[in-house]
Amino acid sequence: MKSLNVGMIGGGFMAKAHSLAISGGVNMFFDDGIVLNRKMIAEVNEEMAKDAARRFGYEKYTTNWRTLVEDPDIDIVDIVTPNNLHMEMAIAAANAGKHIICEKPLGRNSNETKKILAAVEKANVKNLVAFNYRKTPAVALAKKFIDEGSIGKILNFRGTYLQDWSADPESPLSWRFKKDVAGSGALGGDIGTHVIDFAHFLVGKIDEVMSMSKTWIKDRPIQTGGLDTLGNKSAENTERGVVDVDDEISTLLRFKNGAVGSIEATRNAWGRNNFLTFEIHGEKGSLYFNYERRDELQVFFAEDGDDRRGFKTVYTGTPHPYGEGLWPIPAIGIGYSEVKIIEMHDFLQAIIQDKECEPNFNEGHKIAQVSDAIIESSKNKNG
Ligand code: NAI
Ligand code: SOE
Repeated sequence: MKSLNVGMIGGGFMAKAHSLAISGGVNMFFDDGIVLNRKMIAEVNEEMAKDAARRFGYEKYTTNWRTLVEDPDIDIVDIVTPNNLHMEMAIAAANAGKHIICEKPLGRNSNETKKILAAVEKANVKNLVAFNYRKTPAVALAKKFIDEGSIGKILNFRGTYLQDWSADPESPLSWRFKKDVAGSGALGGDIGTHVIDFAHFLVGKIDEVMSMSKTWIKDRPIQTGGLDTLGNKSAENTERGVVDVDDEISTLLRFKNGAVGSIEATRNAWGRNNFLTFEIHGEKGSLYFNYERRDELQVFFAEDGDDRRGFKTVYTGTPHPYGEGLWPIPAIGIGYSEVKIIEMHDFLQAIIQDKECEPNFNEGHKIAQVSDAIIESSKNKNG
């Protein structure tokens, strides 16, 4: 049994999600033949570092991420810090010869992602960017149907990512609203990148965009340090700071293969939580997915007889992608943790089989290029 030591950088929301997979979830579901040791966690806030090490089960902690990256015992560096830190950390980890998982977006823009990509290519280390939603079995099933030709040539992709945690003007000014930390707002710096990943994964390369953005709430109560509270308010927050990123972005798309489509992303859509969807129309059928109903893929095949045409629901289970490792009964329900476990499983498989990770930093860079183009296209159209 091979054994690899993991170093986690960051101790917040994503540290918990990644640590759950590393702590054994991946072995329980997939048994890849690799034991992952939670060796060290680096978190800039000492109290949080100590707490994260205890709760997430790391042998030791540091407040200096360079100590972790330079430790010869560490085999895998897992980067789960805000976006502005990804470049420096990923390049240092690559230079130290570590395999790397980095949260999305890979960098704040494609200038950064280009440098990160060059570093991992030079170091020849495994690299995965955490666009985890494509690992949802129903999304992988959609990809299988498309590749098999079940819906024919793709005509249209319509993707959305709608949330409401920042719809309230009193929702705090976390790092996600600061351009110097996040890079950009709802689209490029955050949720829209997941939809670009769906578009690239399922349809192909995006070639042209025409976009508009809007900043609805121009200032918010300043959040003082700590994790992004994702909308949870604190009574003490009275001083306000400027929001310098978009709240909402919409874009039309043209794909290299001729398909067309659109993406909408906002964190100000009251009533929507993790409303990450795609609908794809092909010459022979259609597919629809909504992450809030992640065990389901809606399918329509035009070849079905006239008297039985209509969308039907496939509940993912053992016959479907990743089904061999997951729960034996369709619709018993997978959650966010299982999606992260699948992501870790794919990463370990790339190490074992010495193959490219999917999606790798090259794909993370291409997504950043599309984000940049969307932001450029929406300039002077942020009304
Ligand atoms: P968070 O705010 O919950 O946690 C970030 C942590 O990084 C904080 O504990 C902070 O103190 C720590 N940190 C800041 N500077 C540091 C430094 N120099 N050294 C060590 N630690 C440092 O943020 P969250 O939600 O965990 O986001 C982290 C990354 O994950 C972001 O890039 C975000 O876009 C991505 N993300 C991805 C998700 C997905 O579904 N793939 C979901 C949520 C976040
Ligand atoms: C907040 O919008 C957030 O945590 C994003 O940063 C993640 O990428 C998304 O998957 C969940 O919501």
